[in-house]
Amino acid sequence: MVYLFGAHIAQWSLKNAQEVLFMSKAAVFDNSTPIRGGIPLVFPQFGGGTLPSHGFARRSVWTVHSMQENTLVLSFSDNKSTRDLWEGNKFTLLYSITLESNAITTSFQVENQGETPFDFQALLHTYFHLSDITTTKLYGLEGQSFTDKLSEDITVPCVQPNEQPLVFDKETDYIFFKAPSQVTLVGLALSQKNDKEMEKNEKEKDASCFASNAQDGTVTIDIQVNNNGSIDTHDIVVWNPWSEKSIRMGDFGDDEFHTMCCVEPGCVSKWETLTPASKWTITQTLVVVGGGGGGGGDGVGETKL
Ligand code: TA6
Repeated sequence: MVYLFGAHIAQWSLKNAQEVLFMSKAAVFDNSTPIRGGIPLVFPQFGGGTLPSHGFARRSVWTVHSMQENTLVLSFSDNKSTRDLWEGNKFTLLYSITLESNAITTSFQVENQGETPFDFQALLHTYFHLSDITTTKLYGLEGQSFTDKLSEDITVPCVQPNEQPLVFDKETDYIFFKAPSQVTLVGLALSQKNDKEMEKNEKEKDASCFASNAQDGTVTIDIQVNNNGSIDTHDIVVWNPWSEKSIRMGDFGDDEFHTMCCVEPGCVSKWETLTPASKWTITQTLVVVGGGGGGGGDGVGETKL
């Protein structure tokens, strides 16, 4: 399910399985603020700065560019508001979403439509729905360098120990730079629940029942950046707000950090420069390979707008 507001993928679930992506029960859907969950788009700036946090792409209403079979393409171009906010820069964004039976590919393209180069950052801020953060593991970043945004001195790079997958036991806000093209997240809350069972559990609010029935699923995340025709490096942000930050977030449940994490491909450790008429694209492909994912379903998925 995709909202035109922010070109926001709010839901992706495999046939007969629970949601692969996390969506906060406190998320706001009235276009007043970015939706808390799914895949927010970050452009043209990551984090704080002169623009609204994480930029204006996720706060703007996009339009449908095309919709065929299992691919939906949305678009957004500069307008007076974005030009006032962002130095008059002219651009076209295209966001394509392709569904397969157990996979989704999202591809975010920036094209410079102006006469002068501009610098930008971009990121796919993907929220995953987990069984339990404390048993979740993220493989593929072993030995990689990263910035810990919560450390005293963020200029001192950290390194993920060799042979050790990333695990979560506190607020985590890491930027892995020059990151690998594939990582694997183990711990998705995938279970084949029929509606009746879901209804029963919902009534009993029996979290343990969900947990006991959830089978930990695995998703591989393949990432590629194409910078005007050449493959370029990318970063991966890994985030979990943990307990204190969760309480401070009004559109996020105090306990929701237990069942989510973000693994976010992007280019945020530096500014990308795009010259006139050039294109820059980041693509991620999520493939669910385990758990009750009902993977290997029948044919292509259906897009619902
Ligand atoms: O991607 C990690 C991060 O930048 C965190 O620092 C945290 O701010 C998170 O994004 C959520 O940001 P948001 O603006 O969506 O509340």
